[in-house]
Amino acid sequence: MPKPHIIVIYMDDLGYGDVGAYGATRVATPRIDALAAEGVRFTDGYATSATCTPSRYALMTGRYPWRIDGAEILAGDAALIIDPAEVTLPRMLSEAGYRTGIVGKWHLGLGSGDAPIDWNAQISPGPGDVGFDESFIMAATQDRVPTVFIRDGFVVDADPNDPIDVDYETNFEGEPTALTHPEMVRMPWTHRHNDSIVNGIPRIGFMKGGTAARWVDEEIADRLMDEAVEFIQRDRPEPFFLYLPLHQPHVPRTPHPRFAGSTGMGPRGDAIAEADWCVGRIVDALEEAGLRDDTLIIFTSDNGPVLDDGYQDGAIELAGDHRPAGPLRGGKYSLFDGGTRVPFIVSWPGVVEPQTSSALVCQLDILASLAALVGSDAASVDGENLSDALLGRSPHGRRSLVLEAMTHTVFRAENWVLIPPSKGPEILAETGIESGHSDQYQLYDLGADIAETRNVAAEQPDRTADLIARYEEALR
Ligand code: NG6
Ligand code: CA
Repeated sequence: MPKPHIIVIYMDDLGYGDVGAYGATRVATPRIDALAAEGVRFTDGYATSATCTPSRYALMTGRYPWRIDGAEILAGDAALIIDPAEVTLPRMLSEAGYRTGIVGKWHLGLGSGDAPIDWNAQISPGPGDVGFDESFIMAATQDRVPTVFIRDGFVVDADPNDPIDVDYETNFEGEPTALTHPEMVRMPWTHRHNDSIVNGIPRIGFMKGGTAARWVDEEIADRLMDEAVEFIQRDRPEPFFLYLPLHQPHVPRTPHPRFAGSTGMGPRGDAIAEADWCVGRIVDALEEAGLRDDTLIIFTSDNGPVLDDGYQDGAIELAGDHRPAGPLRGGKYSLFDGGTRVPFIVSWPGVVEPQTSSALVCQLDILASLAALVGSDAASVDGENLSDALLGRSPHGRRSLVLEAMTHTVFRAENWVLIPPSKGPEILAETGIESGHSDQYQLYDLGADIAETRNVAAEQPDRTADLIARYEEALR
């Protein structure tokens, strides 16, 4: 089999119920649905974690994020958490002859951590040191400074006469914040996002300078797509790997005006519509280049959904009967399945037979699975080679999986999920999401009770004990 081009489209906070192929009706996602209809639509596909940085770490390294210190939501000026000596997905593919590129949200840290990042010079280490030949990234998320794009280690449109300074603790003298200048804010914050104001949107962290380099929020999608399409359509002899971590529907949700109002669900719904357009633009670009049948696309999301994640944008008020996590309990940050079970689609026309699969698969397994596909012997610490399941040739996935939310872990085995006791509020104050914290073991039968409504741990002590033993073994 010739090596396919590979594109991983990685959404940010897109929930299990947020796309048509997984049951959404109020937002139309025809282009994502088409990928699902012509590929494998996984019902039991997981991110490793209920937040962004740890899930991304696992996708890149094939290693459980809770094995290392620091795989937690990172500030925009945090140091790189991937060891440049580690096996990574892009390095494995690069060594197998691929041209590798990332366009989109990084959020795995930049720089060595020995000194604060100088945003006005080359920023290193970063994507280029973990296997990407080319990179066009935002450092963290749209809600964090610096609000600039970085190409191959250099801030795009940097101006030496207007240097960029970033600080996550102290503001720069005279710079407006949402607290000192609320009249400058066009998207009010609900929690935390009250530091520097960029484009009328208050962010996390303080930033000064770099006026010409600052992105226009409503144009991020178009900009990323232009970069991605250029990468795809460039003439080159070797196959390519494009990692495309998109920014929707993470806060602040700023869809281009051409999507505004398209769903009646406000910016969150409209951002999903915009994301669907992005997927369409990628597929169209492949078709125009005559590459569609030679390209394996994996579409998934880094964690479950959240409505109010820090801004007042109508997400709660306008959701109506839309259920962003579908039938699942909880959402982003949660130990319940809504935190980590996400849309997961694999499409490769002519090779992958259209089907729905209930194989248990995780983004952790993508490295080992693609390694097998391209003939690499790179080892993955925690990932399994599930290439047959991913390509729809086998109904069998993992037997078990450790999932993580805010550093607490959960054990999924067959259709059972064991949530060990952990301390914390039952409802997360900021987001209103059910955390899954309890002082008791929880055991749910996802086969019969996908919504995790009935804790059967007390009724099934033997099974609970058996799963605790397997869980403890898996943590080793
Ligand atoms: C949280 C932020 C949230 C979001 C999240 C990162 C607060 C109170 N909340 O800490 O707004 O930025 O981090 O999301 O600060 S993620 O998808 O990148 O993990
Ligand atoms: Ca996320």
